[in-house]
Amino acid sequence: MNVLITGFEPFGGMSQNPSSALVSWAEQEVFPGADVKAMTLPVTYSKCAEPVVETLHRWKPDVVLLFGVAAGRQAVTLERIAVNIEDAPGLTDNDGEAPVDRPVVKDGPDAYFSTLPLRSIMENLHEEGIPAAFSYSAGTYICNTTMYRVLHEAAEHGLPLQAGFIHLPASPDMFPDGSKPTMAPETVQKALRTIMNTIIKKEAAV
Ligand code: PCA
Repeated sequence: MNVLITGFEPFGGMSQNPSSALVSWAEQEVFPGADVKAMTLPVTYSKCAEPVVETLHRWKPDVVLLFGVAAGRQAVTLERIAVNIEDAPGLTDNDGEAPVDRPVVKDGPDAYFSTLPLRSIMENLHEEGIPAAFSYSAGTYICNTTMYRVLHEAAEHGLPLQAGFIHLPASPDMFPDGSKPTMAPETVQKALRTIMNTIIKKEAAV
């Protein structure tokens, strides 16, 4: 099974992003039953989804796991839905862009649901003692745009793909004063292993 794992560069004045740290870790790891490609994406509306879309057609992954950070959240949050809107007036992307009320894809569907087995993933994360929850909003910034674009590409081309977005809490280094909840990198890594095992086992059972 081919699995593409992505994270994001830092943005919005942050010096790091736990999702790109996870990508660097995943690049060094072996995941039995999966061929893994991992990449860090730019935090720009115009380029965030391009490397993934290109890889969908070139490498033909069976699974795409998109990761980003949502500072303030205290659990691994499994995004259920991506919406067709870009609207973050107070937060520029890394190109200085800050759209208002702009569709991700002109005349595209209002929304797409994640196609990952989120219920099983959440149950298995809980069994491992990892804080995890569903989220019904991936926001209206770059993470939502990336999730929407990937699911739209899969739908438009009929790609048999399981794809979705997972937001991570901030890492402890980002808020040493404890002003926001954080999750240790080891826990985030264990979460990725659990997510991979859930998907690989499900595939083997089919
Ligand atoms: N989080 C942002 C963009 C990149 C990231 O890691 C978001 O939630 O949109």
